[in-house]
This record gives sequence, C-alpha cells and structure tokens, in this order.
Amino acid sequence: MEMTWRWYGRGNDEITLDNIRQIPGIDGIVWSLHDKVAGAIWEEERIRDEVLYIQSKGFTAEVVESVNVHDSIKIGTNDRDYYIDIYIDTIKKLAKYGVKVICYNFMPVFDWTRTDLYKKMPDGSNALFYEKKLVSSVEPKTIADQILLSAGEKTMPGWERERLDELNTLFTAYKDVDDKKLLENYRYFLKRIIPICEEVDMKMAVHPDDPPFPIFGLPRIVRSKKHLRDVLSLNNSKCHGLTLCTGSLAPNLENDLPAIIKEFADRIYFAHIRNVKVFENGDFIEVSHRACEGNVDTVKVLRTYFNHNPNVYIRPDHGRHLWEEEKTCRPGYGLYDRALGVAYILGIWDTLESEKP
Ligand code: CS2
Ligand code: MN
Repeated sequence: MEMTWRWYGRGNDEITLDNIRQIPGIDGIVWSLHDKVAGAIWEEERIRDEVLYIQSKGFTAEVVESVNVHDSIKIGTNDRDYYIDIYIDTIKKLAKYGVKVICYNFMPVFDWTRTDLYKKMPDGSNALFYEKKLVSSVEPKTIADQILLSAGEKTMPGWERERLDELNTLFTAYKDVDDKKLLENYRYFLKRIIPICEEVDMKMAVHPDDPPFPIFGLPRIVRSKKHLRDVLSLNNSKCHGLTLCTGSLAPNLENDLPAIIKEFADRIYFAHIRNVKVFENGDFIEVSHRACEGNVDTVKVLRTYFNHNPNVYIRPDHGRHLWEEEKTCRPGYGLYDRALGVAYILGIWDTLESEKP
C-alpha cells in the first residue's frame, strides 16, 4: 500500500509539505493544479514544476485528484470533442511526469454536497453534515450560496464560483440528460480517452457520487454496487477503474463496502478512507476514521484491501476540524484529524502485516 495525502498546493493550502513530512508513513502527495477549472489547458511547465517540488520534499507525485470533466462532456453537447482533446492532452502530459492515477468524478453540476460545513459536535470539534430534508426542500442555488459563503476565501474543487454563478443555465443544459444518457456520454468519453491511457499507462479512477443518491433531480450513476458494475462495463480496459471512497458510498446503507471492495479489487486504483455516521432520517455527519464511530467498518475495509489489493494508493479522506483549525482550514481538509486518520490506518495495516502467516 502507498499512503498518500491530498494537498492543495503552495500558497493555496495552509498545510505545507514540511508539515506533512512530519506525519509518519506518508509516501506520496495527491495533487492537482487547483486553479484549473474543468476544460482548462494544463501547461507542461506547471506540471513539471509541481512534480519536482513535491519530489524535492521526498514524496512521490503519482496520483492526481482531480482533473475535472467539463459539463459539455457529461451533457454531450457539440463541443465535447474539443474538451476531450484537452483532457487527452492533460493525460499525456501527466504521464510524462510519472503520474500513474487520475481521480475524477462524473457527477453533474456539483462535486460533493453538504448542508453544513462546520457542524458542531458534542466534543467541540466540527465536521461536514448533510441534512436530507433540507436538500429536498430548497433550491440548489440556496445550498450552493451557503456552501460558498461558509467556505469564505478558500477555493474548493468542483465548487468554482464562476461556474455556480451560472447555475440556472447549467440545470437547463442537463434537462434532457437522464441516467441512461449520462452513461452513454460517459461511454463516449471513455472510448476516446482510454486508448491513450493504455499507450501511456495511465489509470483513470472514477470517484463515486457523494451523496450516493439522486439530488435536485439530476442523474446519478456511480453510487452502488450495481452502478459500479455498470460503469466499469462501459469499457473493459484495465485503465478504466475506480477510486473507492468509503464515505461517499456509506450513506446508502445497502452499500456493503467490504463486499464491493472484494468484487472490484483489481479495478480499484485509489482508496479513500472516510467514515460517516448515518441517522435514521437519512441525515449523516462525517466522523473520525475509527470504525466504531460511524457506519464504515474501517478495519474490515482495510483487511479487504490487505487481502485483495495490497498495493493500492490510499489516503485519509475528509477529517473533522479539531482544536479550532476550522478558522483556517479548508472544509474536510484540516491537518489534525487526517493525521490521526493516517496513524489509525497504518496501525491497522501494521497489525495485519505482523499477523501475516
Ligand atoms: C473528494 C472528492 O473531497 C472529497 O470528497 O473525495 O471531492 C473528489 O476529489 C472528487 O469527487 C473527485 O473528482
Ligand atoms: Mn473521496
């Protein structure tokens, strides 16, 4: 297993690579050019500069999260080939600098959705929270405005202000896109990019929809075992695979995570470890990585990777905000709880190693 850490870049992340170096056991940095909106060209010099910087601090730079997919590709408009060409150009450039895995998602309009980014917990920490009823009763614009407002100055991938200002236009553009159409457009995208991935040995790893059920009447195709099966069968190449995010799939209680990991083990290239506690009314809150705190059995999840896919890239996903770091950190991406997550994950992994017959 290769332990990684998601980092938002120099001047953009309050956590530095020198900070991260002091957390025991991190091999690689998961990075991106965070100023690039979907469809933008990634210049080779920028890629080289970022990779060399990460490597100069003693980390590998083999996983990129994300290269976002332009809405024209998901909607299937006439200009999609233009955006797919740009995507291919980025894949080739990243491969040239040693990137092995690209994490991305195929969710329409939004990346992850929450109703409160700093929900206070009884112990004084706070975390990302999802109130199901609220999402079904208000306009998407209300939620988007609230998220952008509470994120303050921080950039959040998938929640670019410029794009969300055009929310009505975007929703209208998706009007005729149902699950079937979205899958067709996905197949088209893969048919064009995957042969290039095979040439340059790049693994595309799609991230599940978060939350794992339809919201705001938008189509949603990466959210259960059956959906993952359908998505993988869109293209049988090994270069088309998954980012398995436990916290994204867990709010659907029917998602049996160890069973899902076992079934798709050889197509999972990147593991996100996140835990959530799901309430009876469908609300959920993100909790520490510890198994007993939420609905994700982190121990069983890790044991499944250990037995079926031991070389996977792994990272702690969202953490809570501790010791008042919410004043400065990006929602879900503070230092402390993710560092505790790394220690917990490695503790379990080391135990599994030591018990190996
Ligand atoms: C991430 C996702 O912060 C997160 O929840 O796991 O936002 C992920 O980066 C994207 O969906 C991948 O494109
Ligand atoms: Mn994730």
